[in-house]
Order: sequence, then structure tokens, then C-alpha cells
Amino acid sequence: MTTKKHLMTVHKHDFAAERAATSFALSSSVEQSPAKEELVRAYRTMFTARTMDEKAMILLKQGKIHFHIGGPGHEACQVAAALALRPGHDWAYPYYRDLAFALHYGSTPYEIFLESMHRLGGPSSNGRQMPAHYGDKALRMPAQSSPTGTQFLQAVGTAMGAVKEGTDEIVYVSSGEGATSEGEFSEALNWACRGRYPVVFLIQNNGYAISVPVKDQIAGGSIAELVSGYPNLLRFHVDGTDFLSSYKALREAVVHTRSGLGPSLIEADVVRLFPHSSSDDARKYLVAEELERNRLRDPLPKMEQWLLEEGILPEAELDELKSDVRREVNEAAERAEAQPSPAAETAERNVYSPNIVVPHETEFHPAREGKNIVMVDAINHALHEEMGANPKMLVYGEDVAGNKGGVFTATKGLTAAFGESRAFNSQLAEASILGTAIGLAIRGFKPVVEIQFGDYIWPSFMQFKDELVQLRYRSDGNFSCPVVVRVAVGGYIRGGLYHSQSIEGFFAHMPGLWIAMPSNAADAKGLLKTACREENPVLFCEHKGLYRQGFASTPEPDEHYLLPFGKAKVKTEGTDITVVAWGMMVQRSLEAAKKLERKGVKVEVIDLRTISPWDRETVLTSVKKTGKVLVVHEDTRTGGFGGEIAAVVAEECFRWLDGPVMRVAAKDAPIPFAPALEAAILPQESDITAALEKLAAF
Ligand SMILES: Cc1ncc(C[n+]2csc(CCOP(=O)(O)OP(=O)(O)O)c2C)c(N)n1
Repeated sequence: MTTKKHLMTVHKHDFAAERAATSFALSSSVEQSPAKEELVRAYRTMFTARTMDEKAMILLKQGKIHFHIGGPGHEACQVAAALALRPGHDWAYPYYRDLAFALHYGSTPYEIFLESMHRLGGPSSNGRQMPAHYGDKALRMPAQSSPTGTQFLQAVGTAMGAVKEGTDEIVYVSSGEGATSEGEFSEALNWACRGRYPVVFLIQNNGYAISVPVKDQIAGGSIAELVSGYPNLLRFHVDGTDFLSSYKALREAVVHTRSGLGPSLIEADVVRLFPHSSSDDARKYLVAEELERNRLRDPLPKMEQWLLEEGILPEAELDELKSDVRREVNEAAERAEAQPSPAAETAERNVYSPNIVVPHETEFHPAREGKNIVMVDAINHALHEEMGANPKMLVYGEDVAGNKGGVFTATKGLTAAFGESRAFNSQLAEASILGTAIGLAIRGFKPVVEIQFGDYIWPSFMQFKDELVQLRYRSDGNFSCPVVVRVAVGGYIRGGLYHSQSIEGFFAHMPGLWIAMPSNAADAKGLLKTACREENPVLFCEHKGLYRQGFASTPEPDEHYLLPFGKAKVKTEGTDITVVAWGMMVQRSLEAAKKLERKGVKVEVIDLRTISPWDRETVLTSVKKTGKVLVVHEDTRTGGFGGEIAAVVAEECFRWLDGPVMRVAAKDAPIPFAPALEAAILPQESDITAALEKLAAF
């Protein structure tokens, strides 16, 4: 074998020169020192945070709180960040160690103790989230979750929204150095740098992610160095235990980012003076000398010393401040403890929005006479109409923009009609699509995004499960993100293992999410228009085998036609057996029903239309009439949504049943490419007919 010479010229990037030009050195153009009273206020917050962390450990021992994750050692850079921002104008996505940030940004010790003690009235979660997950609507601080790293893309989405609205708001997002190893961090930086979006990333490097040292986490040991190749990114690497250095960097970053020049990243070297959390014992992985070294870098005595030396805070005033803060913290804890915890009856509140925007089907008027429309065009028209009606609606995803209009043309013409700011391409990253959409929706946009294939939705799974469907719940209704995710699903198109999957069963397992799966053009249009108006997040499954299918084409409903979620359609009435189906399986079931009809068996076929919520009433009423039921779905049998329907029918209709509750579904296998193999795995009309014959015989 001959060794090929490298044919590519590697472009050498002069990192050293670029670094000198764009970062690390602080410019003198920005006012760099806060006023004296600001310095005292900053110290007061740092001391308050520390006192609260210590108090939390006492409350923990007393059994009054059950978990604590504190920020001792991180206070200086956090307060510096809050001081540099404009609370209530800017947006903040703090992380669990950001107690000092939250306090200086406007949260009070009382409010934070309410959350630590899961009491009513906390501004973040009303007793739903664990302690140290900050949030407050008035402060534009979305109630935080626990996954390390999901906050980055949401922050980028919120920043995109600021640019779209032409404001000078910026978005603060923070994490430890460990969280930067999550892929979403790189996706967020890429997106923020591509669009010069106003995000300030504060990475607080305390040397450890629980027990994992930086050397096992970050190539080269510094995240500010590692990201040096990103264009438009202003970077700083500072001593985060030093308030003034931190403030100078944060202030310059904020001024730069607010002026529209692009995002900034500050790596603040800090120390973690407590174990990772109250469940951790740092002595298992930190030697005594290191603990001592960390103690010597404690930001609090450093700041205190400096304030004394500079004569900014004389000793007597310092002592008074400290006793004041201690009293304030103790009182706040006592007041919080006296508040009630949420009642059990409220446990299911705000899983879904209580407000149903489209409760009934509107009258069907055809858009034009005598012509059918295929499903993909009906979807396209729904998007056009809804974007026209709602200036806050955005459409984006992979390949959706311009003349291409998506790989299935569902978004054709949207960029031409509504401009690049409202219909645009995303980067090829599904978590990015979801994460940014959440950040946009939080600030009032209506993102209707596209995931190209259900088979590739999985990188966005954590944004779905832990964020999209839980924000309303975890903030007890204070925040929501009613994003619509359109996704092409399903098989029978010779798409092989990775262009054929059915996904609704996985997503049906997510309380908080609505799921649609229409079987024809008119339903697709009516349901998608509803999805664009509703307040719950929606997964809109579009069967790509139906996009241009003749039997799924229908007269096009006009722009006023809306179909509610949770209302099934009885496609053919019958008295002997009920079939429950959705998506591609509706047509197959109707064909099978015709065959049975010829044999004198009257089959009632129900098109479920939406999986979540699903129309129990129509299904149960039908089964009580027929006494027999067959659930048909394209997804694999085990764990498919049919199991859920079967279980409910068994529970609710036991007395009416004259035969076993049966299912037809795909075999428990991937979907192969070769025609004979594909046909052997996916359910066929003959399988449905056979199952109906079996049921009829009971
Ligand atoms: C996605 C995800 N994986 C794992 C965890 C468990 N976890 C919580 S905090 C943490 C370490 C984070 O370290 P770092 O980002 O450096 O922040 P630090 O806690 O050191 O301030 C881990 C692994 C999580 N919350 N989310």
C-alpha cells in the first residue's frame, strides 16, 4: 500500500496573536472600579451567601432541610457577574452553585430558604425543585433544572430572541468547568459565535467535577484556552476568588457583549470550600494539603482584608455588617420554616397548561372546490397561515430555509414569505434545535421547529424530557415553553433502520407533552394549526409515507379550520369489533375492516389522531358497544403505546369484553432495508385481517 501524501493544506491559526488581540488583557476603555458603596454591597452579598451556606449545613443536621449544594469559594466572581448585569432587564441562567449570584441579582435569603425547605411562595418552584435551583420570573431568571449543561443552549435561544426583538438585553449563563465537557456547551458556543448572540458564559473552575479533577476533564486544563478557535468570542481567564479582577473581566465582557460584538466567556478560577454537596465527602479524593491550599484562597477574607486596608469598610462597620447579616439570615430561615409546604392535592398541578385554546373542532369549509391536497402541502399551508397570523412564530431546523424548504418541502416558501429572521436553518444539531427553541419560547416566541427524521431526534432527548416538558411543572406555572416540534417519522418507504422509526411510544412516556399523529391531510392541517396556538409543548409526528400518499390526500380545509387535541375520529362505524389505530395504520385497518365486512363482521375503526392526550371516551364507548378491541400500531410491540390503550381497556371495560384485548404491531426488531425483510417486520394489512378474524371467532 502506498502512503498518500497529505493533499490538504492545513490552515495554521495564529492562536497566540489572536489571543493577544481578543482577550485576556483588559482594556482601559471600560470603567473598571465600582463605587465604594457598591463594593460594600458586594461584600455584604458575599458574606450573606457564606452565612446562608453555613446555616444550611446546620439546618441539614437539624433535619429541617434534606440536601444542600453550596458555593463557598465561588462568591467573588458570582457577585461580580451580578453587579455587571442589569437584573430584570437582562436574563440569567445560573447554576446550582450560584447562590451569591442569585442574591446579588435580587433574590432574598427568605425566598431562597423557602425553596431549600420546599415551602410555598418560593419564586422558583414552590417546593418542587431541590434546593439551589434558582429562578424568578420578575428577575428574568428561568427556574433552573439539574442536568449539567442544558442551560447553555437555552441561554443562546433567549439571546437570539433579544436580537430578533432589537433589544440590548444580554443573557448570563454559568456552570462549572466539568459541565463544559457536555457536547451542548460546544453547540451553544458555535451557535452564539455564528450569530454574535449576546451571551456571557461564566465558567467557574473549581478544579473538580464532584471528584473528577480538571486533568481528566479538559484537554490542556483551561476552558478559556480550549475554546480559543471560536470567532467573535471575547475570552478572559481570571482569578475568580478576587472580586476586583473578576469584576473588571465581567464588566468588560458585558459591555462588549451588550454592544453587539458577540458572546464572551470568562473562566474564573475558584475554590470549592465545601464538598460537592451534602451527599459528598471530599476527603475521599482531596488530600489535606489541597484542602488547606483552597482555604488560603478563600475569597471572603481576601475581600475583607482589602476593604479594611483601603479604608472602604472600617473594622467597626465590618463587625456591624456581619452581625446584621447573621441576624437577617437567621430571621429569614425562621420565617421560611414557618411557611406551609405544598399540599398533596396540588401535586399534579401544572403538568399541563390548564388553558385549552382550541376545545372544539371548528366547521370544515374547503379552501377551494374540487381539488384534494396531499398531506405535506397541507402542513406547508398550515405553517404559512399560522406564521402570517402570529409574528412571534419562528420556523427553523435542518435544511428548512430558502428554496429547499426542508428535505420533504414542508417549509417551502416560508423564508421568502417571512424573511430569514423567522424561517431559517439551524446547525446540524438536534439538541441545539430544542435547546434554543426552549430559550426563545421562555421569552414569548413561538418556535415551531423541525427535526428532520424521528430516527435522529435522540440528541435532543434530554432537552425534551428534562426541560421542554418539565419547565411548567418545576416552576409551578411561572415559566413555560410551548414549542412545537414537527418530526418526520415512520416506515414503509424503504428507509431502512435509520429512516423508518416510530417514536411516539418513547415520547408518550413524558408527562407534560402533547403528541399528534395525523393520518390525512385535513387532520394534519387542523391539528398543526391548533398546535401552533396551544400552550402545551407539542410533538407533531408526520408520517413521511403519508406525505404524498393519494389515500391520505383530502379536500383542503380553509384557514379557520382547527382540530382539538384528544378528539379521535370514528372512521367507520361497526358493532362487532373496535380497531384503534393512528398514522399509517388507519388506512391499513380500514382495508382490513372492508374484508371483514364482506364476511359479515362489522368493524368500527377509530383514528386516534392524538396520542397525548388520547380520546379514552371515544375508545371506551366503542369497546363497550362492540365487546372486542384490536389496537394497531406501527411501532414495535413491546413498550408501544398500544400497551397503554390495552391496559386502560382491560381496566375500564372488563365487564363488556367478549374476547382478549389484542394488538398488531411491528416485530421487536429494527426495520431493515431489503423489501422482504421490511415487510416481515412492519405490520401488514394481512396481519390486521388475521387478528380481526381471530377476534371475530370468540
Ligand atoms: C447531565 C448530568 N450528568 C451528571 C450529573 C450529576 N452531576 C451533578 S453536578 C456534577 C459535577 C459538575 O461539575 P462542574 O460542572 O465542574 O461544577 P461544580 O459542581 O464543580 O461547581 C455532576 C456529574 C448531572 N447533574 N447532569
